[in-house]
Amino acid sequence: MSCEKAYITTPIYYVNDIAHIGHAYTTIIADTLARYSRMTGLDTFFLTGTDEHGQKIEEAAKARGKSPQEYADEISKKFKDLWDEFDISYDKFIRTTDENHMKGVQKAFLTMYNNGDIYKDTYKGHYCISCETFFPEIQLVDGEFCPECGKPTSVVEEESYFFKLSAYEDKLIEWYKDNPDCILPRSKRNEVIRFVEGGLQDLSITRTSFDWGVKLPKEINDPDHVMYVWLDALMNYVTALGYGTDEALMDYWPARIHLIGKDILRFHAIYWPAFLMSLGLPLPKHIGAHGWWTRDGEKMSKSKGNVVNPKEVADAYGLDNFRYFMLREVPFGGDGDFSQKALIDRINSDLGNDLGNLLNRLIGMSSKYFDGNVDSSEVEKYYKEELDEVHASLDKLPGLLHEMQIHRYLEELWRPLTVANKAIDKYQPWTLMKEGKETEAMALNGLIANILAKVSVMLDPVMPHTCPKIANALGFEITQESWEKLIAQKALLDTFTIQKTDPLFPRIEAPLLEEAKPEDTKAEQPATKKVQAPKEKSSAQSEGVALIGIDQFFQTSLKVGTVVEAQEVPKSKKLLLLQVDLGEEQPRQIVAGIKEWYSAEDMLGTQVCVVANLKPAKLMGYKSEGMLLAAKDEDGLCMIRPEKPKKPGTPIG
Ligand code: ME8
Repeated sequence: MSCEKAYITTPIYYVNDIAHIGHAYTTIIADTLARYSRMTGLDTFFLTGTDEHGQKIEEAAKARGKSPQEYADEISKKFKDLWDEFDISYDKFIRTTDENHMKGVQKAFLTMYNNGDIYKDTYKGHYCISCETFFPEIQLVDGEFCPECGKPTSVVEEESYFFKLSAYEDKLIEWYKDNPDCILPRSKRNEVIRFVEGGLQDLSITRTSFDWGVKLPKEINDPDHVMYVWLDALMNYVTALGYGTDEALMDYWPARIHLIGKDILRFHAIYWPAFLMSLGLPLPKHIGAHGWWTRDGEKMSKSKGNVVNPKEVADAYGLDNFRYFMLREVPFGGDGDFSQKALIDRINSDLGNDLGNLLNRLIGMSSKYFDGNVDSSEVEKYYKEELDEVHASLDKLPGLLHEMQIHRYLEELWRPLTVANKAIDKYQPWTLMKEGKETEAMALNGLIANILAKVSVMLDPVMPHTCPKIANALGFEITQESWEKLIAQKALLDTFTIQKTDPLFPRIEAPLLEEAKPEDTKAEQPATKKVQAPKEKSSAQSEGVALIGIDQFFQTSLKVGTVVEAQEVPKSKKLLLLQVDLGEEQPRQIVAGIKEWYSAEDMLGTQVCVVANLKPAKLMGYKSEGMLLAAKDEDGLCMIRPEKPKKPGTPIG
């Protein structure tokens, strides 16, 4: 019996450098989609790999005194090892130096040549080695620099074979228009349409000035030429399935989705479909282009020493937490900023408070009242409304994933957790027990358990190492069958006895990685390094709290302030806009997420404790120049204030 197929790909990464957070991001999105696809019963093939030819790699190898092959072997292995360590569920890791890949590329070249789409001419123009891209003079910055990466371009004049890209203009536009979802997010499709409507030039697809690339097919008999690295690289998506050699896997084609960063959209949304049209192959169903990661608001670069090393972040904060953060933090297609603070907030708040605590509450309640037994049989009778609300949210998830709105998928997936937490507060199992309403209390536990079970199934593709632990506590396993039962059929858990688990998301009180100093960043040093913890394990450590030195503590400037103006932020449920006197020339504007607990009136004239040396941030369009100290538990939030009035600006410490 044949079942629906889903072929999911990442870009193949250049082997000129080691993997950083951007590479990890694309790969983790693809992995999430592949895991989801398998869980929902699709016959899934997930491809990743490395892009190893071209002038950039040749030069990088030379600079290290290695042969290109030796160098490619070394870096390709680093990528593969990292993905293995990250438990990336790829089905194949392709390398463009694989023999079968190169044969497939030659077959493609010959096919395009034989059908008249390739001709020989001379190329004269500018080439950016870093981007492996030709640019016409008018696109250059100051007549010399690459419009993409800003590096100097070199002038190239050489004999070259050209692909008749211009002949595909109309067909490409027709494809974009007939398939509104072919490029996601849709806004990106409009950019591509505008670009193509502006006119396409034929594409130079061979080079003669270096030789680290795939040779032309022997039938063409032109040994001085090697193929343009992008033609070689794009073909990986079909050679991985055996195109041109053993075509056994070609029935996975066309790809369900090519995941890429926005930097390489043009190659995937224009060149690639044109090549496929020329080869008579179907076009991919979707190309998903995500945005760009920066760090603490700045572009990452080796010279700044601020490149985020994904392995270090995952080691310090937990792989699944890192995966959740990346997918939840940024709307797909938008740019994202990595900061330890944002990551810690997500872990403590979304994962710790909303999810981890809920499981703990359930374990606590069911152990206390029912010896750990949970029975779902009366859930529908007492809590149908809540259950319907939960199912309504879960029903939205496949559509959101289909549109690549992964952050909204996670946002929607958190609604059932809110339903659960609210239900506990509203129905109060302890009161139910006091009133002798045991069946209702048991049904309430059943509701919470089922919510946690359903959420853990749908969260599993994002957090595949944590969700099985939640499922284990709830007496089931996450499989295609449990997805079918709990999600597709909306059924409930069988009766089970809850298993206690260690806290899944220990609270993180302070950054676990230290920022690297610029002098540390010579050579290939990572930009972050672990905070040195004392050798002996202290109680703080065993609770997952990093220890810091007193000097690190004093890097935070804490001051007493007086709120001199307070108002609500329009359209925001959470934010107040405060002007806080810190004894400086002007009051500081601080946007505080405290409106659920304090009104503007409550705050006016009161004293607060302020973190005074935070980088300014923008919240709902308002600049915020500090942060208030507050404490929050299940009962809500309260401000931390000086015991007696103190002059504005008085340091705390
Ligand atoms: O372009 N933020 O390889 P590459 C987000 N070999 N994503 C980022 C990123 C950042 N700061 N930096 C890199 C190539 N990426 C070609 C691809 S495919 C046929 C050939 C991610 O090693 C993003 O997915 O330069 C981007 O598209 C990819 O890494 C580029 O990797």
